[in-house]
Amino acid sequence: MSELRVAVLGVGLMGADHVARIDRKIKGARVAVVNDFVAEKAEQIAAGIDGCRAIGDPLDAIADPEVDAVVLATPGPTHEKQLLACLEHGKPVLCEKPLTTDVTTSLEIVKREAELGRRLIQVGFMRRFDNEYAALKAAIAAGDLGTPLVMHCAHRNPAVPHGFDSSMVVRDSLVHEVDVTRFIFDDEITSIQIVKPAANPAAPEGLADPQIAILRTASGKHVDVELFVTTGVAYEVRTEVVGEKGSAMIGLDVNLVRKSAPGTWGGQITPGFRERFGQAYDTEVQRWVDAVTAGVTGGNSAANFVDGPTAWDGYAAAAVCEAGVQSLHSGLPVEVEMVDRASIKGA
Ligand code: ISE
Repeated sequence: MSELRVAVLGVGLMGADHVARIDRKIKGARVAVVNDFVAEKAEQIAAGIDGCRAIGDPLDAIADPEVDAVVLATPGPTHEKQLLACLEHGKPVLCEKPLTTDVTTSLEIVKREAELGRRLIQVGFMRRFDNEYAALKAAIAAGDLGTPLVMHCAHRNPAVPHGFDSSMVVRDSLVHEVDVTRFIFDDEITSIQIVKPAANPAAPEGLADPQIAILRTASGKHVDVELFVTTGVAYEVRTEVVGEKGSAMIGLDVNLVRKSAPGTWGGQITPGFRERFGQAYDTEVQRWVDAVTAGVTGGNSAANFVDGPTAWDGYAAAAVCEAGVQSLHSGLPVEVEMVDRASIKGA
């Protein structure tokens, strides 16, 4: 295979970013097809890329014989149908979170993929590819912190789009720490509680912001997350793990500290998630392209087309967020309900 022909579905903020990334930075792949529910937007992007076509119907784009693999950056509610089409056509897919918008359909996707006996779905939890998270995980694996016990996180956004409601703080923002917890600790989350302090007066009417999430894992580890999505400041994602022999923290923007006259010091805070996690997105997409290419060139016997979070990880995150939204309403800890992974052969 010369170059992996990728269809990017959904060319809003994230999808357009992926198109530019694949077009300019990623080796071994090219954007062959783009699609968006705003047809003109897709056509405009296609016109700027050699050999790229706009296709009006996302399902036609997935089925197209000149498409080898798919990036889904479409709205969450459309994912279920599009993922099923990818499975039906045997197309590897990198799906931006969420896998689907509810636990039942997420589990259905996990089962359908498992029945195929091929791992075709990777979920875009990009923090797993960030160098700082990788360093934190490596420090734990090397035993530097002894047994890890507690994780403190802060997840702050300067602002959120119009219509962002309290449950989206859980499903759209906290979902990253949900995946980070499972990734860093290699442990499932068994309960979640959302506490609502007094709301930021500058937050839109009705938005519970900030929120504090308290997670507990199967082995009893504690994770707390301050979610504050209307700070008006900049993009801040900090994570500190405390263990029996010490602690380690990432996300301090320390590369940017400057000292200047007259005796002040400081730096810039990253403005948004595309800047903060730019390296992670690049690494994620390059490793996905390499894994898919290795799978495709391996012929029909190849069973693995992912290198990162799987459909199961998407399902697990959906299950935790579902419980989180229940807790958002009740204020009480809610047990996470998940099926036993071993009960689904191949999951
Ligand atoms: C957004 O969808 C993201 O994925 C960002 O990483 C996160 O910081 C933000 O809160 C979400 O709305």
